[in-house]
Amino acid sequence: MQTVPNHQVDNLQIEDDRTGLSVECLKRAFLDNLFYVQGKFPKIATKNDYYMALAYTVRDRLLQRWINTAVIYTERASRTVSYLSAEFLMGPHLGNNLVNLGIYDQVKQAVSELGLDLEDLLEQEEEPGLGNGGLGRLAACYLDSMATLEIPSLGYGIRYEFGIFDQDIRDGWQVEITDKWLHCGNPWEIARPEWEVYVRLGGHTEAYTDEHGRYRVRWIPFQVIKGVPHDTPILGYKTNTANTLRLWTAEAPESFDFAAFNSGDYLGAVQEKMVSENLSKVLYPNDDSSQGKRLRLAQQIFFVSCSLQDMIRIVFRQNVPLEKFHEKFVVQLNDTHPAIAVAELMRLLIDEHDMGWDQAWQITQKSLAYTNHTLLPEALERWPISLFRELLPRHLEIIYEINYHFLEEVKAKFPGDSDRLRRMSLIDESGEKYVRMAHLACVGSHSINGVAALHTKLLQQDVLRDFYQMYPEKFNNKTNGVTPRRFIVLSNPRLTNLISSKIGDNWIKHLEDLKHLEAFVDDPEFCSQWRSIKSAIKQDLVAYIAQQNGITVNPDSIFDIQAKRFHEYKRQHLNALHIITLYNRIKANPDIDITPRTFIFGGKAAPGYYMAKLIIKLLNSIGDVVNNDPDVRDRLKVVFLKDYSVKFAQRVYPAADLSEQISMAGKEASGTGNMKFALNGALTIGTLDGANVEIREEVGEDNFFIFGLTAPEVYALKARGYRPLDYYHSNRELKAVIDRIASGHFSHGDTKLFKPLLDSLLYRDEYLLFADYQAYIDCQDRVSQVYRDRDRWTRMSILNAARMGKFSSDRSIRDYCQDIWNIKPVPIELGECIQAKE
Ligand code: NTF
Repeated sequence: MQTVPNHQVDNLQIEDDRTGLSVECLKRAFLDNLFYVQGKFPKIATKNDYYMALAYTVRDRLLQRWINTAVIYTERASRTVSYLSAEFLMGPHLGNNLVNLGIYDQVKQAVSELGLDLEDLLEQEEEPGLGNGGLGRLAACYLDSMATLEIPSLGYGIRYEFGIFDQDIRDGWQVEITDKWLHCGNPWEIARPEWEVYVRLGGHTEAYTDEHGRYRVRWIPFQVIKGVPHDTPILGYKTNTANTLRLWTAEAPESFDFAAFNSGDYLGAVQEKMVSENLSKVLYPNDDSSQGKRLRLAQQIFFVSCSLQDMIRIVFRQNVPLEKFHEKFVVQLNDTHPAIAVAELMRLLIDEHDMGWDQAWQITQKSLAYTNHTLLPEALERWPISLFRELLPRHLEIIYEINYHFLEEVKAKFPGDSDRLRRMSLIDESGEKYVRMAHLACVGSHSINGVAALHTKLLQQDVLRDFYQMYPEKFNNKTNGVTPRRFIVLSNPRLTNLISSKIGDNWIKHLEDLKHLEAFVDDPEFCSQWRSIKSAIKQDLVAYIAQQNGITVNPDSIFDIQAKRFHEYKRQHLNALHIITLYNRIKANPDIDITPRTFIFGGKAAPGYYMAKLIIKLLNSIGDVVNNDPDVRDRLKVVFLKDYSVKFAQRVYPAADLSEQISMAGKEASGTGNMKFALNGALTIGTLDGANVEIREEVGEDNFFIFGLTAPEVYALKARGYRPLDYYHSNRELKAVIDRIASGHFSHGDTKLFKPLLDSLLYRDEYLLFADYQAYIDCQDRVSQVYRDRDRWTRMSILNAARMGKFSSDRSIRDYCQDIWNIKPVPIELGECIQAKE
């Protein structure tokens, strides 16, 4: 669609009710939006109406910055990062936008003068759960940091109608409920139907010769899907930059097939619409595993093709020649979910824009960069060739050709090494044939990065070893980070105020400045303030637990929290073994002196992951027994908080004393929860896995509870032949724990319920719980000892927070900009054409 120049509106002044930040102005705007957008007035307004009115009031203030940003990026044709991700786990927008606009307090006052409570309105927001866990949340933190650092960027993904399921707990089991996040409308997005694009699926290809006598391929699809972008502004912290998150919805190209309708086949006509809209219907709820489902591959090509076509549109609009695509855009692939971009960009350049193979390949490689997020073999995506041929016949041809050229390169570099060719091929031919998406991503990108130092090292030595030997220069590490805006300023205002009262508020944009807190670590006044804030926050969680779970919790106990997706490698069941160990000690000796603990769990399991769901059931069952056993005398409590989400996480991190990061070494790529806990002053008990290694380096070994086998020790033990039964027979406490579960003590006498879990531990124990058991218990005993020394614990807590500077996502993004993206900030002035009257 053409834009229409109109000089009469060039000097348009936006009314200050849409931009002003004073309390009076905010009040007026709020009532105005309640009336004119929600169509309500106070007498009949619901809480949701008030939330919506406030959201629109805030959105108006974003729009001014958003449009200014777009104008400047367009005028300057700024180099832009395209962050391609199947998941963006944004969390609630309202609070974050208030923080980033710097108007939290004004808005609080404005709504309170209207008789409303801001916290109440914030609670109303249904968060867009468009991600599973760490990978999607990382994408969201990176958008926040890119906007804050004034880096031109676009996040591209899918606007799932149903995000991650809501979790209920019934009789201790997880039950999944569909998430209707769009139910009450979404005030944060704007649909842009004028930028719709079409994506082809299925059918076949035909070769032909074009008018210049060149060999060309035409793709005749079976189906065409329309992608419609929905844009959400992403505001930086106290900057004028507002970047864009652009999510695609799938629609049928025509909402009606009139031919079918006229012939009386109404349902047939609607059929195509239904099939097309399925594409953006639901987020796959698997974390760290891939099932090779057709619809999932269709989702991947859908959002990747939409996004690349959109970038090409922008390139043309800004008068950049297509040959300079890679100068305008750098495209970061968030894991292999968007890796089909390698073949799709080639196809667009060659088939649709008449480019030759070699030039298209240069542009593709120079544009794309790949981040790997996992070491789990079952999470490495592979698609059966048959599925690929059926859905993406043209892409398969292109992949075969890329593979041909690539294997020639391998042969030239490693002559006579046929085994290497087999291992590195883009096609797995060991049995049924598959396309290996990680290999495609490695070959098609100029950069390959891991997400923590250890993870990158293990990629180089193990998972992607052949590719490291082939292209050592492509490999680099980018340790993950988290945004301090959401994960401390918004979620922990009390700690934020205390910190800022001592060191100013520069640390919010420069997290390394937290180190200035170290000067106060011996100041008794400061330490006591630090402690009383933690204790007040714990009180709040106590109230929440009482209301949600009906469990009374001792606020002076250690709040020992493990909150993350459920997976055997993350070892929530190792935590369970510790709880039962303490319980057994109490049962054997009811007067034993034990430091009181509250074990708190949160997290979802993939609906099809039986063992993870059984672990949830086990934790709830242990809770039922331990929480009600009079011998325990409230020294231990086990709480499972259902439906863990970003909103909920913000409540949980600030309340933790102890953060559980106990994955088997060599399995957790990075972890980011570990960072959020420590930033809020929790101490970590953890293995030398993922980013734990670097967190420990930063906070110092004295301030970190480390235990367990290292990654090389894990490999060595497995190579020697690991026999979990030996540990069971030789460790008295471990045996008692397992026997206690087996006896049906936590399952009303049912000895079968947990048998699958116990058998998997006794006879396989893939994640070495038994091997790490004793070290874990000893370490937990040390935790309990140290906690008794309140001054020492407080000191350690302060030092943890003070030394977390490295783990800001701002640092990660600066590293990406420097080493991979070659991109510089573009500051935004609030320009004249849409300057507001203040
Ligand atoms: C996750 N990967 C890893 O399991 C986490 O350790 C890491 O912190 C996050 O990515 C972010 O980098 C995945 O969810 C996936 F999908 F790649 F397996």
